[in-house]
Amino acid sequence: MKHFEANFDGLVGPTHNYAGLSFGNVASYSNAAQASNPKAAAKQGLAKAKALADLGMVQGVLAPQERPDLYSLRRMGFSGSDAEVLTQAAKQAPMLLNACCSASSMWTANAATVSPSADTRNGKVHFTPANLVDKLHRSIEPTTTGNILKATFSDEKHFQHHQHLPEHASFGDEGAANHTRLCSDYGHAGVELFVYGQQAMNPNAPKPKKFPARQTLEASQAVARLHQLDDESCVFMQQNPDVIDQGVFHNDVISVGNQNVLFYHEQAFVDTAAKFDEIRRKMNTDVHFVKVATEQVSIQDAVKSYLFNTQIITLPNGEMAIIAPTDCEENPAVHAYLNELVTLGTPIKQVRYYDVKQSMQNGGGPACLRLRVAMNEHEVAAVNQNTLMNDALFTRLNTWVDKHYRDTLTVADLADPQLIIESRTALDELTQVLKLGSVYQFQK
Ligand code: SUG
Repeated sequence: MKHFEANFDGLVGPTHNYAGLSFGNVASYSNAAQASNPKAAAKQGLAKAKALADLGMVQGVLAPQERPDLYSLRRMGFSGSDAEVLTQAAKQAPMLLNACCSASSMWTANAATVSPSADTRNGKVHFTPANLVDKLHRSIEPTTTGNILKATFSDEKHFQHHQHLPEHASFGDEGAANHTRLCSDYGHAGVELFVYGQQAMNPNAPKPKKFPARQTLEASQAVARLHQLDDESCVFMQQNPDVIDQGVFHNDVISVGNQNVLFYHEQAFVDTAAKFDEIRRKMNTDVHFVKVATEQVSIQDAVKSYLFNTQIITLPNGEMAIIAPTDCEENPAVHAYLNELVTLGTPIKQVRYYDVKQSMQNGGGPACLRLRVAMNEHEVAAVNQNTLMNDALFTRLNTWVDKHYRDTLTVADLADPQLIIESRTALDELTQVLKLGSVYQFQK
């Protein structure tokens, strides 16, 4: 049987904007209040997804969320017609309006944690949407994320969906951004590497001093239990709190894995040597730990260029390629490192650069934009086929973006009631294109 690692990229929603909502995420903070280009953002994402499909990868798309989120604004006490809710919020609490307008669901690495059927006791692919409780604008995503995942992976014979974890800081969960699966082959049982930022229930354990640690050990352990993973197929590692304080707000900003390769910065983890020994023992096969030293690439350059927010993919010919943002090409130290990396004799043989700057300016690189789902051929056949990227879908989605998306959006524009109509019209049409049924509240 054939096995694949599919990537499901988040479509950028029509309200993509820079409101500086993510404390601890350097790019989000430093680009706050700039004008965004939602149309360009969506097209950059589509071009990257299509490029991977053209390389022979299984590539899908996940629908964005409905924004402005008027349901959340009503829960916060704003009332009247939809337009009145928006106007009141803009006047009385603009930060709440901004939180309810973020297009942050585009970063589908944070949509959920996924465990492939080869790892789980009941032989199904398991999904747990991330609760994203650390950030208000993201904490309103998980219910709709669950709906979209169920509409995309609907076949209960193959796919099992869990509710997101309890909405409390003890269970802070950011999904696959802090989860990597190592394996010899996608179809063989692997080791799932859960990286957490802090232990919520152990006040003496190390944690960052300046910026939040968004993922807790307790959340990672709960996801492993839900997904029916054996102890022998899990490793829980702590992220170095000092790098969180330098802007590494998720593990996928400092390390990335694929099959038997773990590409990481030497400062990424706590207790690295012992944990790598545990990985070696549990993997029972050779693992390539590809270490980047601080003198090769500083933490600052890693955060700026997103060297580790790259995708490492296995091409159909078996070679591995790194899918990097053009920001890596523009950073001299990182570019020099990547040029050298492909000559070092590791499984990584090529680097390809894509422009995803609209997303990067909010702290989301190529790896943030995708959710990985390793599947066998029967499982791939059971996915909603209308969500899989091909020439026709690419053309259709570009036309859809041209029709509905704006070229510029400022934070002040978020108060425009016309944006509600534009966004709902676009999403309603999208659910028909992707044949998702009614996944949004306004459709119910
Ligand atoms: O959660 N940015 C996202 C970026 C997520 C990146 N994901 C991964 N590393 N996997 C975040 O911080 C910014 C939104 C704003 O400022 O408007 C934002 O939410």
